[in-house]
This record gives sequence, structure tokens and C-alpha cells, in this order.
Amino acid sequence: PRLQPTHPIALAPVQSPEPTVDGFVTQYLRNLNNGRGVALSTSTVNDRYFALAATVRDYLMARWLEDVRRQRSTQAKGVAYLSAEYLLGRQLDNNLLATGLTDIAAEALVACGLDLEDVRALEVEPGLGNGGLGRLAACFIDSLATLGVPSIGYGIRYEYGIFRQTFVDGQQVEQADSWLALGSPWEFPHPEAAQTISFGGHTEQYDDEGVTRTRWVPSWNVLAVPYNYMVPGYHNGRVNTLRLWSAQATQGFDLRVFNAGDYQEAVRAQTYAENISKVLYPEDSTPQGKELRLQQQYFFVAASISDFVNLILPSDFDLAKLPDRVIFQLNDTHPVIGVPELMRVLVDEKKLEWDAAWQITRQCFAYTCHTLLPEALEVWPADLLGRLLPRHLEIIYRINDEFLDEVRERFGDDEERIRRMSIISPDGAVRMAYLATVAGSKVNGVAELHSQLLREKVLPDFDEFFPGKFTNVTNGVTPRRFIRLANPGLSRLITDTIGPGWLTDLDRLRELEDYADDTAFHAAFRAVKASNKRVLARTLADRDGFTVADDHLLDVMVKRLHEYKRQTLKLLHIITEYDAIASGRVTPDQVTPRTFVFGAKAAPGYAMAKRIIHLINAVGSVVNSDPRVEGRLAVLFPPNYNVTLAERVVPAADLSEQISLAGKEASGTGNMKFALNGALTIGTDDGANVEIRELVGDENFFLFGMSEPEVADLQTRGYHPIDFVRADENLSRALDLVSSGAFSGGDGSVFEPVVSNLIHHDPFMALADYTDYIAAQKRVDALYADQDAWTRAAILNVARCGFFSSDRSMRDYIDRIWHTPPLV
Ligand code: B1N
Repeated sequence: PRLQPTHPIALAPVQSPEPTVDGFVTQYLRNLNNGRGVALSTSTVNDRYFALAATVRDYLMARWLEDVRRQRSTQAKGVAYLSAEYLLGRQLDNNLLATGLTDIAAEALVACGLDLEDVRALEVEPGLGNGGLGRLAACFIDSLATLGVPSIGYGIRYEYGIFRQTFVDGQQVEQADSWLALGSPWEFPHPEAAQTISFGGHTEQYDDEGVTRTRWVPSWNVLAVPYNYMVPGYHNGRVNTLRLWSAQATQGFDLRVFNAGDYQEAVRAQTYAENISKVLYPEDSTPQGKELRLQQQYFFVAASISDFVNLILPSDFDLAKLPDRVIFQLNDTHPVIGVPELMRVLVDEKKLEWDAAWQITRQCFAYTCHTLLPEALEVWPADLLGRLLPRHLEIIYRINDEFLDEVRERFGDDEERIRRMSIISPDGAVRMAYLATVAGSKVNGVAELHSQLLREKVLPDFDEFFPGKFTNVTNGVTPRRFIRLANPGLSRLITDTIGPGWLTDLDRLRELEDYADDTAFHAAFRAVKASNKRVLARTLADRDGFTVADDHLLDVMVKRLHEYKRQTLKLLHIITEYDAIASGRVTPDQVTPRTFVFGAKAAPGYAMAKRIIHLINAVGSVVNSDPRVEGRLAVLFPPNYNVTLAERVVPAADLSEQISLAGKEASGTGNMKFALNGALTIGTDDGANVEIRELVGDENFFLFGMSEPEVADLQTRGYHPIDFVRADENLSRALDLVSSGAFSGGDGSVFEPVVSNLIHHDPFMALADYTDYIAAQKRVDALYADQDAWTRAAILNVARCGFFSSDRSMRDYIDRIWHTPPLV
């Protein structure tokens, strides 16, 4: 029944506080007093932070409630973005920016005797993602809100996000990321709206008024409790929703199914259930096939689909029209279990015919692939999947049978092709990327080269079978966080130069090309970079006790530690520079003073990656304490690189290291952030580097290394890393230095596994690209020596990279995949 309020205030739209300093102060103190139960004089910094967050929320609330209402009442088509990861970064600054309240808030706090900077520093970022894939999801929901597209992000509210990295004797030690220890002021839990999610058991047939149907009789279940977060658009009065699910035990779970009234058992069962959303799997690119991970995937996807179908849609909704109402975007294979889940909901619960349900399902999903690494393509052993989700396994088998029938119809009994294309692998595992490809209305890669390789090398049979299904959408990054918030100096300079409006129309950065040779602009641009370096220096001094020289070229490699990304190649360059000076072959004044900055977490089970971290720290401690290179070379490796630190590092960098083996990095997004902040890239022809180089021009990009076809060619000819060691004396010296124990107190055995792996296997061909890499670094030195030429190139990087706004990525998805226009 509809509510019938009578009071005029209840009838009026929700009110926002006054957007003035007085209005802000009033609301802030109300939140501090009534929300935290403290007086200003007795409040802790945490109270002050919570009250500030609550105040910003209050300004967003009316818009949020209105947007939720409108999205329901119009029933316009929207996006449901399904992602196991959202690497959000801090929320306070972003939400202040979105509302335009930053200056008012700062003044209001001063009026209360407080400092916005102190309060801001307290926020712990929600690290609910590993790296690029999770950060991309965060950029995308920001852009969707800014474009005003009806959309909802669905994911998991991990109690522990990506681990906090510390170094003990130079080695990575992981600590639990208790980001919720002090609570989170940004979330709205709704335990009353929990969904029951089932697992296990068996299926059975039953007679439903003359129709034989299947039903799933699960053996256990958990509750999925939604936590809502606001996702504000930039200066457009729009607020979308991010809905993350948290697992809780059901009453029935502990008492009925798992035990016979034994209290300890009941508690154990509760713990088991709540484990599902306990911790983010810290593997980037190489997921382990762990049962708990599949439980997490089904948990959040089933809750999200049920939320949409049973709660968001009106109860009389005609499900045949579902494709006109929603597109479920699969962020990699992690949510692909949603395909058989929607089929189960439509066929078993809503009692649609199989064919009709399949017709709907095929139009309701689209799939983004983020990798080419074979070990990263998820497969689930059928017996594991069948034990956990027996009905889903049946549905997958039927989808596969019907799909392979179609393949036979087209190609005859080409059994080799059938085996290649089967969703079930010969050893009985479900290939999730194939399932996503068969079910998805579209399949996209994340950069031109990646999409091409995906079609030609990973899924060629599918490309042939489904013409027009494959497409590319090059990744992007949000300019709000990564230019405006991270680099206020550059933002001001841009606005002063080309006027406002560029932040939501990033192609306008092109107008800066006119200033590429303008002396006054050069000076201002350089001053911004210098100031950003000082900000970084202060951050690293406070955070890690580092000192950063202010006259060095800042050479930065920040990303997950993975062999394919080749941090070892960067290290070999550093060792070569160090060796040249230390051995007296060059004098210190002959090298460009450089500070090398690393940031990288290794998956806790990835032994080689952890050794490489150890080696970076070991080289750093030798280089940093050797008087022969003092003031010339420094290596900084701040632990626990995260979004918050990225916002300081990226704007300060001169040189961006994007040096993966060609064909291995699907896109990269750090590369875009650096270029947009005026760093030059030294990089291979890989991922989105290719597009960056095309846009900024060859002369403003340091390209080196083999191309993907050259890599493939060397692979077939047979790669012998030792040949490259023999051919380059600098390389063999650098490797010898490591082997000799120069970085491990004379004990060569410590890093022997790293060296011998390079010399004997080198799966990502770092040694093959070494010589060309060093040559490219020489070109870096030469250009840097001419500050005018360097600055010109940096300006042109900024001016020509507007394409890499995630607003553009979102428009591409909307036009070519989703067909979900903004709601006006
Ligand atoms: O996704 C990013 C790309 O820019 C990067 O090139 C790509 O490496 C990254 C399993 C992944 N691909 N696959 C993952 C993450 C977690 C996990 O458990 C795989 N991450 C990427 C955005 O497109």
C-alpha cells in the first residue's frame, strides 16, 4: 500500500543543508553531537572525520534518493556492473569534489578550530581490489555517475581488503587490512533486505501440473546483506549506487542443517558462512582455483541478480523484456557463474521455457576479458562446481550441448574443433571464458592490441563462429581523481590556460598543444612538476622516513609485482648505472641524477615475485649507502603502494616505466595516469602503450623492445637467454654482480634463483630486451638534458591523452555494447 503522509514537510522533496559555511558548520556540529554523541571539545579525530563524512553525505542524500526513485520509476535501461573488485581509494575528497563543497568544508572546519588536512588524513582507503582490474571498476562507476547513466555496481564487501605490505629485512610481510576497524562512514547496511544464497545439495525432478521441472534442493545457505555506497557524479547532481554484499549466517543454517543443536557446532557453522566475504583473494592475474573463491563469486552474483530481478524490477515485470531493462556487465570471468544463475532463476523459479530463457540471457550479459595469460583464464573442475552448485553444472552442460550442436551444424563433425570449443575441457573443467563468450552479447578486450590478440590467438574459433561479437573498448581512468584531486596544480594551470569544462570533456586538453612552445607556460608547467615532487617528498618523509632529492629525474615503476611486467629489467638498468659509476668506468657527473621509485605488492604465494621484491630492496640499500653514487642515484621502495600513494606518486613522476613483454599486459591503466600528468613513457609496444604512443607521437615516447610478432617469432625459433648475456657485456656484468653477492652481504646464494631463472628460462624475455632498453634510457638522458625539449614533450603528452578518460571508455561501452543512454 502507498504511504499517504499529510505533513507538508513529509510531502516535500528531501531537503539538503544550506551550501554555505554557516549551513555546513550547523550540519557538521549536529552530526558530531547527535551522530557521534560527543561535544566538539571532547571529540577525537575519528569523531571529526566521521562527522565530516556524514555531513558530506547529507549534502548528497537528496540527490541520491531522487536518483534511486527516478531509476525505478522510469524503468529505463541501466547497467548492472558485476565485479569481484572495486579499488575505490579514499572517498572524502572525491565526494567533496563531486559536490563542489571542498572550499566551504575547509572554511567551516577552520571556523570550528579544525584543519581539513588533519581530518582527511585519517581515512583508510577501502582496498577492495588487487590492481588495475579493481581500479578500473572504480573509475567506471565514477564515469557512469558523471555521465548520468542509470547504473548500479555490484560486488563484495570484503572485511579485509588487499593486505597491508610491510618489509622486514627487505622481504615482504603481509598484514591484515582491517579497513573497517574504526568503522566506515560511507556505507548504509540493510540487513532487513538480506538475500538468502544457497549452496550444495542435489537436484530433483518434480511434476508441476503436468510439466516436469527441475528443482535444486540445496544443503546449506548464507545471508547476503547489502551495504550501499553513494557514487556521486561530478557537479551534475547525480548519485548512483554501489551495492556490496556481506555474508552472514542464517538462523536455519546453524541449527537445522549443519548440526543437532550443539552450540559449538552452531558457532562453527556461523564462522564458516561469514568466511565467504572475509577476505579478498590477493592474486592479481593468476587466480588459484580455490573453492572459497567460487563461493565468493556465486555469493555476490546470485545476490545481485536476485536483487535486480526480485526487488528492483516491479513484481509484474514481463521478463521477456529484461534485455530492454538491464545489461549485466561481467568484469572478467569472476562473475560468469551469473550466466547459469540467471538461467536457473528464469527456468526453475520463474518457470520460463528453456529456449525463451536462453534468448533473454544471451542478450542480458556482456563480457570483458582482461588478460591473455593462459594461467589467468579461470577454469573450475566440474566435480568441484557440481558439489557446490549442482543445478548450475547441469545448466552449463546443457548450454554446452546445445552450443556444440550448433557448431556441428555449421562445421560438420569436426571433432577437433568441437574439442577446442567445448565449454568443458577434455580434463573435465568448466572454461569460464568460453561460457562467457557463448553467453555474452558482446565480448571485449581492454586495448586495441589486446582485443586483436584475444580474437586471433585466444578465441579464434569463437570469433569465426560469432561474427561481430568481438570488439575493443580501450580502458580509461577518471580525470576527477587522477588529475583534479591528485594534481591540483596542473588542474589550475589547465583551467587558467584553456578555461573550465575540460574535466568532463577531456579531449579539450588538445587545446594545450598551442602552448607547447610557450615560454611562460613551460615555466608554469615545470613549477607544477617541481611542486608535486616536493609534495611527494613530504609524503615519503612522513610515511617512510625517506629523503627525496628535488633535482633528480624521477623514474617510476608502480604496479603489481609480476614477472611479465619485468621489474627485473628495471633492476638490471639500475644495476648497470650503479656498476658504471662504482667501477669507475664513468664519472658520477656523466650520469643523469635519478631517483628510482618502485611500488609493488606480490601475491603472498608467488615465491619468485617475493624474491624480486627482496632484490629491489637489497639493491636499494646498497645503492643508497654507497658514497660513490651519492647524490646521483637513489632507489626508493615505499611499502604498501595503494591508491592513496598513487595520487602522490603519479603527479610527481618524470618517467613512467611500462616495460612488460609485448603481448602480455592487456592494457595497463597506470600508463594512462602518468601520461595525463605529464610524465614521459619508456615502454614496449604492449597494451595501451601502443595507443598512447600513437596519440602522443613517436618523438614524445621512448619505445624499445620486441614487438608482439617478434616475441612470437623468437619463441618459435627457440629463445636462449644466455645468447643475450654473451652479447652484452653490461648485462653479464650486472648479472654477475647479483650472483657475486654484491647485494646480499657477499652471499651469492640469496638471489641465485632470480639470476638462474633469468639465465636459463627467462619466460618473459627480459634479457632479450635489455640492450634496447638501455639504449632507450640513453635517449631519456639525452632529452632530459634539454629541459625545454623535455617539457615540450611532457606538455604534448598531457594535451594528447584526453582519449584515456574513462568517460570515453564508458561512452564506447554505451554506444557499442550496452545501449543505455543517460537519463536526462
Ligand atoms: O586488468 C587491467 C589491465 O589494465 C591490466 O593490463 C590487466 O593485467 C588487469 C585475476 C586479474 N587482468 N586480470 C586481472 C585480477 C585479479 C584476479 O584475481 C585476474 N587483472 C588484470 C584492467 O583492464
